[in-house]
Amino acid sequence: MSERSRLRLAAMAALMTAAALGLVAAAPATPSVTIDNFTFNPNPIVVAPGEQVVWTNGDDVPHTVRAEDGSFRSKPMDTGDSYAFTFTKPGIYTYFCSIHPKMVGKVIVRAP
Ligand SMILES: [Cu+2]
Repeated sequence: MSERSRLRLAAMAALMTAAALGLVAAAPATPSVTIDNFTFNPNPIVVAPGEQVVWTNGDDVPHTVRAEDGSFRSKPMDTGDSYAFTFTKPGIYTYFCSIHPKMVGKVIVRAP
C-alpha cells in the first residue's frame, strides 16, 4: 500500500469516527413518561442520576404525579400538560396519581 492511500484510509477512518461521535452526541433525549388510559408508560422508567423525567398527560381527565416519599409532587395536569423533575440521588422512587391513587409508577435512578 502506498503512503498516499494509507493517508487516505486514515482520513476516512477519522471522518467515520467523527460521524459516529456526532450521532452519539445527538441521541440522548429527555426521558419521558406518557400517561394514557390511566397508565404510566413506560413503567418503570430507568434514568441516570442528574437526569430529568418529563410526564405528559395524554388522557382527557386530569392526573398528578406524587412521590410516596414526598420528594416530588405535580399540580393536576390537564390534557397535554407536562411536569418535569430532576432526579439526583440513586434509588427507586414510587409515585402515584393523587386523584386516582390506584395509578402507580416507579422511577429507578441508577448510574449507567
Ligand atoms: Cu389520575
